[in-house]
Amino acid sequence: MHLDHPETMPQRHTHSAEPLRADGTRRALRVGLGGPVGSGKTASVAALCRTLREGWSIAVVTNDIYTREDAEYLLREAVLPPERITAVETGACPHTAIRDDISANLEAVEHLEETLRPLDLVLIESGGDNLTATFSKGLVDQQIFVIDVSSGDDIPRKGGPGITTADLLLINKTDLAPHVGADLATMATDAKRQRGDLPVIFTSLTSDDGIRDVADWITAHLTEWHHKAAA
Ligand SMILES: Nc1nc2c(ncn2[C@@H]2O[C@H](COP(=O)(O)OP(=O)(O)OP(=O)(O)O)[C@@H](O)[C@H]2O)c(=O)[nH]1
Ligand SMILES: [Mg+2]
Repeated sequence: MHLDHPETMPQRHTHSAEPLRADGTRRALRVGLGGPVGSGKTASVAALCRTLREGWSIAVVTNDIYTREDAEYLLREAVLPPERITAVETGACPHTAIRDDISANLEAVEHLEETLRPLDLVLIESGGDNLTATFSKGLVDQQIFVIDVSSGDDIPRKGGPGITTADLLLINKTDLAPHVGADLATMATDAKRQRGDLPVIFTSLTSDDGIRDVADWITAHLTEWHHKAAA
């Protein structure tokens, strides 16, 4: 069941939707993190929680095909209190659950919003997929596509909807570039060619505060979200 129908389910239509619900309360900004297997999505979610949790009320939904592995990692690392971390077992190709039948993810987000309200931010991590995976705009307000330098510096050139249209492209594991012969300048040029003015951030999550620029990008969207709700 696809629930992205504003006329029948206005509270569930997030594409260009307002931050306020019908009852006048503000819903959380939903940010999706997608991208290939092992690119650093969970590491990014963990770092974002650690950086943003003091200032904002956050919850996380993870997607895995057959396990709850990513949620268990985040719980073990105690990046947020346990009630703020939920796992969705997709049982199918991860993109299905974030793009085609988003109902399990929507239910997870809505349950978190219901029990932890008011929430400022929900981070939704997709299971690792391929370059075609994107989130439905009925599920997230902003999407981040995470790739990494060790999978080949030609990845930005290969394009695909995640690379060309995501609201933010994150190119992770820059610390590995010298070891795998990846040319970061070429990756930056190719990403610019694919994305025009859409932002690209290079990260190394092994360095202290390596997530800072991404956290600032989310903070800017959260601030705008709050202003819109207050207007
Ligand atoms: N060297 C290096 N390793 C990293 C970096 N970011 C993540 N890793 C490591 O890369 C591996 C995969 O990271 P994850 O965050 O689990 O990747 P993921 O995209 O969530 O993976 P799936 O959910 O399985 O698709 C882990 O061993 C991380 O510690 C980085 O910036 N540099
Ligand atoms: Mg993961």
